[in-house]
Amino acid sequence: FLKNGATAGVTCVPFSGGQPKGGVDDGPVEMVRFGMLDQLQGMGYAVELSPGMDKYRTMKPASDPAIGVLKNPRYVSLAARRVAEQVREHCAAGRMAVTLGGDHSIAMGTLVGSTAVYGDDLCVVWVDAHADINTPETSESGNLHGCPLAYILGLCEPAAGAGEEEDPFAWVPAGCVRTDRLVYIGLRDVDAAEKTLLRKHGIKAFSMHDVDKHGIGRVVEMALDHVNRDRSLPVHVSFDVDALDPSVAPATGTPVRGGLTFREGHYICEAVAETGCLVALDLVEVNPALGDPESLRQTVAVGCSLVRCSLGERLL
Ligand code: 4U7
Ligand code: MN
Ligand code: MN
Ligand code: MN
Repeated sequence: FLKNGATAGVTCVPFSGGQPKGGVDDGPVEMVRFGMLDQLQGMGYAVELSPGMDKYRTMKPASDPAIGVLKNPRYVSLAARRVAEQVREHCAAGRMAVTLGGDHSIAMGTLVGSTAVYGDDLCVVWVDAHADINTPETSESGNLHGCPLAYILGLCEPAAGAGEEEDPFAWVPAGCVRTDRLVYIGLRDVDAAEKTLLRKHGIKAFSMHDVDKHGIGRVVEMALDHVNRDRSLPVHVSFDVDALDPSVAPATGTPVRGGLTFREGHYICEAVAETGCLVALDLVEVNPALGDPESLRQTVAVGCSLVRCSLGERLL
């Protein structure tokens, strides 16, 4: 699928509007400062960086009152819409689209961008402690980083006759990802209403219980078999660092104990890389403001390392 797979199209998204904690907007810059782009070049990739990353900060609307429970809805919508365009451009040019977040609400943009090019063939591997599938009706927190998949899969009731003002997400093509082309790995903190949605739509999920039971090797194989049995379809991995255990990635806004080990996280990336099907990768929820300098260094380092493995870095 990659006409030009030797180029990484990197989009840095310094955005925190999908959740209440400041600092996650500094995730991309810290990963770049740690050497992310040089590391990709060192692996032989040409790096094409999306322009104007500061715009994600300055595009914040002066006034953005909640719509129902949803917080910062216009800002999240504007940012995600811009991400969608930048990711779409990278995919259309045949580049490997790498998006550095920022909170996970930006995945609404990355998935609209990748599916605009690859259509509903696109398979999504969502690596996370959380299911991020709350609708405006089920979300208790109102934080949009817990909602991107509900919009993408088309599970949100469109407000009847709503335009942009009542529904800032009307631009998201509902159902651009098929429910049978999504698979989760790492879940362990899923809201009751989210469990109902997963069951209702028959969405495949491998929780930490499954990782314990089968081992990560078998889990990744079963996950890929579910969405992409022939390993012939393009794959988008959306990796929330909170999928990792907080001992491995402490600097993140919603840590949950009992997560993936350092190796389990890397194994997922390596195994997807081996299929040759990866077309897009999100690495999100690194928050350098949380914890001591060592927690920050460790989390930024693991973020960079997951990106390198996803893009084919070999141990041997
Ligand atoms: B993340 C939560 F209630 N489900 O909706 C919510 F537990 O992108 C958490 O995975 C969402 O970090 C976490 O607020 C979003 C909560
Ligand atoms: Mn999460
Ligand atoms: Mn998430
Ligand atoms: Mn989180």
